[in-house]
Amino acid sequence: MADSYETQITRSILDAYHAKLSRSLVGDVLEVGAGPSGLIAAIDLAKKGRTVAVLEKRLSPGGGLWGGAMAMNEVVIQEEALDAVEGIAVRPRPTGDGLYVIDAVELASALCLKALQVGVIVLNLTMAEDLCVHAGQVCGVVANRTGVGDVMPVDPISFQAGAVLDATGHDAALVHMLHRRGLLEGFTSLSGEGAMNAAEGESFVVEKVAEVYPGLWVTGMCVAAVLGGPRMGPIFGGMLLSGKQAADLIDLTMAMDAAEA
Ligand code: 48F
Repeated sequence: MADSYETQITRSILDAYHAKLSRSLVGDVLEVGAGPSGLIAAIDLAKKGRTVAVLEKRLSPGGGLWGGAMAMNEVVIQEEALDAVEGIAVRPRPTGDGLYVIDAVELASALCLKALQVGVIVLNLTMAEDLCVHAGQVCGVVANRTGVGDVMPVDPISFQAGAVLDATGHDAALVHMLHRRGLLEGFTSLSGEGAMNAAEGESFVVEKVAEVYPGLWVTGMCVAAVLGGPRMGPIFGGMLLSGKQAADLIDLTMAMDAAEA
């Protein structure tokens, strides 16, 4: 029987999606969380020639960007972060004192579009539920369809990568997975964020980007949640700079590891 028009539509989706899923199974960097820090890190890593896939549990990538602050959808960044949006199709408007606003929908959309255009694979509705750890090294992520694995007893699939980036924001989801298993030496408890201090919080999430366990990096609000930095409230430049810092450090570490091998 020949494919009906409806079957052709369905087959187009299946073939394209499964080809994309297959390409994402093994790569240089696997990120979990498509908020501002994760998206910028993915864009920069892809621009450096790394293969990158991003798993996002929600329907819409963009994380905390869409709502601005108290659902007022404007995002503030500081002058130092303007370079981070260079080449991203957004229009920052100065408001004085070195601050700029960008329409939140414009920034979230532009980051998503740029990520796809530079070759990042984004899998939304895909929730990380565990990590692969081989010989003391994080080497992948275990994931399930959002609303399936967390609700029904259905087994997940796994993704393999040279480096894994926890960009899950306040949740610090991947770090907590390791911590629950007692694998994070030196972390008797995860500190959680401190009280609000916008300037210090912004610096903290950039300066403290780190590989917290071999193969597992943290960026964005996850840095503050894991290492106890102050919360910074509705200013997003630090998230973008933290993502850039993570991309630089991961790329450098991978290059050094490859040179040693
Ligand atoms: O929360 P989020 O935007 O993290 P971020 O990049 O930026 C933080 C700011 O939005 C804001 C702030 C700035 O002042 O404080 O909060 O650090 O994005 C995190 C993303 O991770 C997804 C979540 O849905 C969100 O889009 N996420 C969280 N847990 C998982 C996950 C998981 N287990 N699997 C997949 N995605």
